[in-house]
Amino acid sequence: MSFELPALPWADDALAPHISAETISYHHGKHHAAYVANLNKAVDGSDLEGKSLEEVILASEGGVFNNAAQVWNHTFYWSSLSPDGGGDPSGDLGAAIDAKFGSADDFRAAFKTAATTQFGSGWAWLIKDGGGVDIVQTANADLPLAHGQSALLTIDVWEHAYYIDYRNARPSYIDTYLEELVNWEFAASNFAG
Ligand code: MN3
Repeated sequence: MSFELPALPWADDALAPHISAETISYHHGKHHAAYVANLNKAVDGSDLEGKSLEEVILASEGGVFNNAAQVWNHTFYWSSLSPDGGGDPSGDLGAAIDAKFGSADDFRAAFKTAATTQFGSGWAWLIKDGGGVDIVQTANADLPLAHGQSALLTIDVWEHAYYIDYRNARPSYIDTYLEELVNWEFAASNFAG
């Protein structure tokens, strides 16, 4: 059973003008699709064939890990974005964010710093930390799952995520993510899960 490229949770142009259909079509249709194809090439006929994506991530390293983790990361990233996103977190997650960071604004500042200062390619994450939350950065394909952590939200800060729309202005892309796109419903369901 090969891995498949998951469909996007919204139309290609649903995040425009914040993230263009052109960016989404390349990011999903070329980058994410290539990770899926490369993963299948590596896993088919190997000891890892038939394992779940999470099992492959935890059992592999090098190129197999990189492709498996990037398949997982991108699927999680699409769900972290919503055409109706932005605003402040509420409920139990909102309370956990206030307890850790002080306020939603303080969270946004800390998340922006993490996403901006991740050197080169990688990701910034909101993760579950005991009963609370924390922010972590990962490089390249690395992800919280590989460190025994549970992800709540992510932003892709590889240049391919923003270069068409923002050129080198990574901080503007991060601001837009936090103000217009971040999917708090998805994060809250992960926090409850
Ligand atoms: Mn990407």
